[in-house]
Amino acid sequence: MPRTIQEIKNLSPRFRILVIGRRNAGKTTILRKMCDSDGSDLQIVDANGKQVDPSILEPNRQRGMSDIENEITFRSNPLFVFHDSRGIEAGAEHEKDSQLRTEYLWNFLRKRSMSERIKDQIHAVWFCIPMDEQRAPSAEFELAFFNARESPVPIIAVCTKFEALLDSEMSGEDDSSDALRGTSYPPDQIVQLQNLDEPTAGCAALTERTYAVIHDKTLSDLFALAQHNSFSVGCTKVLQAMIETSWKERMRSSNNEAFETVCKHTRSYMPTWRYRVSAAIVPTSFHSLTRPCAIARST
Ligand SMILES: Nc1nc2c(ncn2[C@@H]2O[C@H](COP(=O)(O)OP(=O)(O)OP(=O)(O)O)[C@@H](O)[C@H]2O)c(=O)[nH]1
Ligand SMILES: [Mg+2]
Repeated sequence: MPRTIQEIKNLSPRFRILVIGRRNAGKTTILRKMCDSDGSDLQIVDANGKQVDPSILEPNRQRGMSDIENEITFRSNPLFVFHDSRGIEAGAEHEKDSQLRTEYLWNFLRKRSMSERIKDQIHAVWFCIPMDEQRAPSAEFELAFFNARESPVPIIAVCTKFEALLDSEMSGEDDSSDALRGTSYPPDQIVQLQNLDEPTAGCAALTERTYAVIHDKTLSDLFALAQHNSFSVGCTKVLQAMIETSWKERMRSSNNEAFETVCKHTRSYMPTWRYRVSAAIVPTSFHSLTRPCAIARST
């Protein structure tokens, strides 16, 4: 039998992601998009659970004030918790000791992956590499990181601001992915995101690539619950859940019961879906079927 939502949350109430990337790479933008946040509901606590002033993440603040142990959350989506490498990579571009800084990231990952409780572990890493200003990936930071050692958790390389590459003279040529794949321990996935500074742009591709490399069942379910932007991940999970709960037998026994099963799983895995799909392309009957979804998000 599949675990219930509550059992999953008891094991790990939040999906924990380490986001790495140099200054201005687009890290915070991705976190906000993932959590449907305008940034006003940002909360940061330190390793002791003490509130930290969220303004430390503002672009003009000194990176040294930020700590990778700080937990970053958005009230709009409490199922995600983030750690930001900000501050650690500050010198990596300019200082000769960039290996030391890369080492610091690895130490954090290793320490967390040895945590006994699944809820304390890092569950995935998003390594953001900006494609503007012909800056990345650099041998000193990004490539050095992927040449250093094998990661204990899935790593997704996120090529941000990808439109800069498409607009450039070398349009269409993405040497960066080849460079990343040529490292000693290449990322598990590479995804390209563009125009995320625009309000309507989304990052469903990042959700889908991340989901693809989470093999642990609990974490996979938790990630699917936490994500709100991929219709395909939501649908996959609903179908999986229906198969696991003897869908065929329920179909035979009663149509009502079958619909209840669909509604239950849709509420869990696709809580915001109705806001995102144009009413014009969704039959009215399906809207009424999924109506309870609108209130499911707070559970
Ligand atoms: N053109 C473009 N701009 C982007 C994109 N993603 C983010 N930006 C912009 O890039 C700037 C930096 O984005 P942030 O998300 O603050 O970057 P960051 O990595 O968190 O930066 P620090 O916290 O200062 O290290 C902001 O002005 C964003 O609006 C993108 O896909 N395309
Ligand atoms: Mg930031």
